[in-house]
Amino acid sequence: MEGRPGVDDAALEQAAMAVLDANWTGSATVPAPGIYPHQWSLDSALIAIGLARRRPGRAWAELGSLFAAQWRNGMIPHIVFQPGHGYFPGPSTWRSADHPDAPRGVATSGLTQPPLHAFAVWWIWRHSATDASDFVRQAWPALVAQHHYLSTCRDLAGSGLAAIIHPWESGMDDSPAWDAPLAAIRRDGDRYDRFAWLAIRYRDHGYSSDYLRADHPFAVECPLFNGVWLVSCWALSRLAALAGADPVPYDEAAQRIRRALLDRLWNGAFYARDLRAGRLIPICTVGGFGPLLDPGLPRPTVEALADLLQSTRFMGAAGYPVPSCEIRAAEFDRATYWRGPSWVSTNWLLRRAAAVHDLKDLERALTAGTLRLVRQAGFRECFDPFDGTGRGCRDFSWSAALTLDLLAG
Ligand code: 2M8
Repeated sequence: MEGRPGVDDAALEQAAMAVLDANWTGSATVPAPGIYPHQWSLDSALIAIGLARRRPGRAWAELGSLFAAQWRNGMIPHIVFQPGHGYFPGPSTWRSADHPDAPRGVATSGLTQPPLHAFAVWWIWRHSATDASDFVRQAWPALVAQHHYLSTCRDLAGSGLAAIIHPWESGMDDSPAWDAPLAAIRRDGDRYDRFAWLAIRYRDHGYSSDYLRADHPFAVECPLFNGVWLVSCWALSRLAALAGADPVPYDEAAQRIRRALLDRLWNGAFYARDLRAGRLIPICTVGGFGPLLDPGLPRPTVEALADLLQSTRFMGAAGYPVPSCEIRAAEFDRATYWRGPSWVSTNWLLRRAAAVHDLKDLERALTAGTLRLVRQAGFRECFDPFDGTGRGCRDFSWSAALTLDLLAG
């Protein structure tokens, strides 16, 4: 029988490249046409990872345009605005041009996102057919500055972990893990009003880390953000020699984050810690598997997490990997962004984690399940975890880019 177009590997790969070409602005890839018309930091890292084997030159360019928008204090902004396209909150809300640390000539947001970039640089270097040491050397100062920013300005509790100060910084904006800290903010208005209010309040305090430490009402240690930070420290230690730097501080940083994750966020699973309420947020989400990215995570913890992931609380009762919130939670919602649907991004990260820990069956299940999603529903933003229906926008860049990597084996 003849295969359906877009279903066999060559056609799927071609379709993925076509999405990425259409979403390429000449210097960066927008997450999706229309709804996300700017450059997003986490998206760029994932897109660069996906392009690494097929178009390494463009993968480096993607990261280069993001690094060019880095703030002087090392913060990599979560959005870099392309002139002439609408979006709320846009440049007139963030007012980066008024801040002395912000780059000149480009408007950005004032928040950050999970620091996957050092890992992305390592990934592209590792998969390059030709010597990519010069690119690593060029990227190195931006990565070092980003990590310095996180340890000096975002370790709000002095715990060794970085705190996110807005749900947008998690990459999982609507996650039910943020419901309680958002509800504790004494404000009228819905969730989105609180999102905007938090951003504006931070802006009005000059994007100051002293203010974040003392007064900002949302401060959470997120296991995904910190698991990503840890694996990026691991990557920096692998790349250090190429940049003529000492790897030891990065190994030590990874160890520090690992200890803090286990001491502060582990209670049979990893949970986010609400620094303002002084407690763990008792809801299991896909973010709780972030620390699995750590090659040095102790084996019993790896096994406990792999069991939980494959249990009926997550993959075991879903048709398609990986629900973004545990299925039995009251807050689980199969149709709403990060409250239940499956995402190619988190599937890819968990597949990487499975490969690192030699969990072959899990790795195969994540690869096959994710490819089934995009074959059946296309490069959608996210997917119903029970029946695979596509949700959110179409022609979504990280879904297309990471498919390229999944197809490469
Ligand atoms: C979503 O976040 C943006 C705000 O940053 C939004 O909801 O408008 C998230 O899925 C985030 O992870 C992603 O980076 C962004 C762009 O794809 O969209």
